Amino acid sequence: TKRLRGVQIHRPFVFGSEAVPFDPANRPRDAPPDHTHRWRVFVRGIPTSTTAGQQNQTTDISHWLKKVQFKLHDTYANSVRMIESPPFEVEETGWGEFEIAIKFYFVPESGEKPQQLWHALKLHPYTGDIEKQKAERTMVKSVCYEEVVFSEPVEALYDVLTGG
Ligand code: SLL
Repeated sequence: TKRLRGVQIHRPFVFGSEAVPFDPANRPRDAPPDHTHRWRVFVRGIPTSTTAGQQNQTTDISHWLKKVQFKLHDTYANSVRMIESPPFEVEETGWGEFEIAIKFYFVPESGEKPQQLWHALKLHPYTGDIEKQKAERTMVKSVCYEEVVFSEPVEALYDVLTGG
């Protein structure tokens, strides 16, 4: 299939994690005794301009992103989690921080190879009033903005990306 010479298309996304310590008065029943936090790792579109009643709207990434594999630390059962449709995220509990390999699988018509990036899961606040944040169980977020670059895409991918 023909690639479009000289064409580059960028598509933004965000990836990252959010974590909160367990409420000592209300620990999740299913969590192992050594676990201390609930967390989520995710890949999403970027926020769209917020209009009243439409918070948390993000751009649709599923027209170019088919599925996402999250590779957790080996201490997790089934550490490789394949998420086949949005929302592309994994929710877990745990006690420690580690690097998560996030692998993007693009839509099949794109002919693009999978691409991997890394995210450092953060459970603990490292700046600000750390004791206060711990006491208030403030959510710890680590979120990055990124872009995927499709270089010389095939026509079929160009069409889905540009709505043609
Ligand atoms: C550390 N290098 O030692 C890191 C590893 C592993 C985290 C952290 C739970 C796993 C389970 C979990 O939080 N693993 O469910 O057993 O700090």
